[in-house]
Amino acid sequence: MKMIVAVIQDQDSNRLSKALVEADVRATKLASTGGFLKAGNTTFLIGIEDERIDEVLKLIKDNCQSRKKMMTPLSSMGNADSYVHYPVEVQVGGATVFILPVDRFEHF
Ligand code: 2BA
Repeated sequence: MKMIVAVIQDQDSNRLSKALVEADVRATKLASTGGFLKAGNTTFLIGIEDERIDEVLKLIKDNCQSRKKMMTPLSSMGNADSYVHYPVEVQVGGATVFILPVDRFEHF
């Protein structure tokens, strides 16, 4: 068994949840925040048998899309009164996925 940890965009969260339920894949959704954009995203924890990993990865891939987001980092031009905002475009991935070994699984 493996634990799939997938960080996805909030906009894709309901679609992915629905696809996982339809495929009879159990998952837990956590509200999370991206360290860079400091915007909300969603983290799925999916405990799954090894032989179903590719199926779950395909569901994630098919239901999560990459998008461009604008962010405005604060830059100082020399002194404290002259902060300027430079909007920059950031490509946020469809999903960032980690696959971890599970030593033991119990369900009571
Ligand atoms: P954020 O940290 O908010 O990052 C959003 C997007 O900003 C990233 O998209 C990437 O395109 C860009 N970005 C992140 N850090 C950057 C940096 N230091 N310099 C320039 N651009 C940067 P993704 O790579 O698709 O990541 C989407 C979200 O997945 C991230 O949101 C974060 O919550 C999570 N994530 C990505 N890589 C991770 C990792 N190695 N460990 C844990 N979480 C990760």
